Amino acid sequence: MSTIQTQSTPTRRWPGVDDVAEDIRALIDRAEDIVCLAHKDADADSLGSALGFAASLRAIGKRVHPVVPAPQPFLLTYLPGFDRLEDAPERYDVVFTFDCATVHRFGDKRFLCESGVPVVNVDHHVSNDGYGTVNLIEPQASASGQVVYRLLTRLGMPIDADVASNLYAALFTDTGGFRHENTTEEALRLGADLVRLGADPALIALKSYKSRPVPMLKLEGLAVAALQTEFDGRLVWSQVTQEMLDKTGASMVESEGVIDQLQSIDTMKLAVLFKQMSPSLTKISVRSRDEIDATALCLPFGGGGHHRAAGAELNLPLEQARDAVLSLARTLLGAIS
Ligand SMILES: [Mn+2]
Repeated sequence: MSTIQTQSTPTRRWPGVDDVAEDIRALIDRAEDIVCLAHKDADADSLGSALGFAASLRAIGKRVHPVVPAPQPFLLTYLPGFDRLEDAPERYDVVFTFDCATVHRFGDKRFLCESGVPVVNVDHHVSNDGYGTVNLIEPQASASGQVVYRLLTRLGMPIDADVASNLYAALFTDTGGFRHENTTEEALRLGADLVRLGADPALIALKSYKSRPVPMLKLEGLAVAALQTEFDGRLVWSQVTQEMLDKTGASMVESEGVIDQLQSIDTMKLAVLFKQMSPSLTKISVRSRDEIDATALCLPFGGGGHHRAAGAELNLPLEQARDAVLSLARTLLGAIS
């Protein structure tokens, strides 16, 4: 774990899609087998981007190998092409990665990025460390799916209903159902374009927000009931323990909606959810509002993300992780009080 220090989000200028498009085109032209890799604990932005790009590559005759690190994100089985996910592709000439700021988040599939073949890193995280051979990072984009759309359009690659549905799911969920601050005019126009190209917005909304298993909602109930507030409600935090999972029969993946509940509180400036992954590993999800930067709480612990949504993994037991993170959270909030 790195030393704790308050730091702000690093800023870096990245080449735009026009600067890298021909490099990417050359890599695609030369390749027969192409891996499309999502990150660990893939959300719909990462997996939708990978499956959407894969579908377009398949349509131009490439052998495509979509891959997601274990465990499989079973809440995303509705994405077109989910059933074509592969575990271990035997040969590949280039690896495309989606929505992932560092190779550490590829879990058991990290070797795919370190096997010597070119890596094309497609992302919108401001904290991306530029691990690709080619980096297409657009921090202003609302979702990685939006970056994929720009790239496909720039390369003149096909966007059929399967591609459009994956990219719509990416955009829709990364904007919180078009509610977060990243819901820009361009995002809304892209949503309309993707619907025109065949995405079904009602179906994707149903699958994204209205298809939760009963244990998932019960877990959310327990975690919401356990929430704590400090600084007159400006700091909100809660936790999901292994005991809560046992009690409800839910898995840790099903805690993904809890942070959204915490950040719905009116007074909230900083919301933190602690997830007890094992006796020695704790994950945090962080959301922020107004002058607080969510990454300021995550970068010191080796994590990252966006201004409004970030996370980190701490090799510490729950209680120690809580002490360390809340101590920094109090410092951040103390500075604005
Ligand atoms: Mn994203």
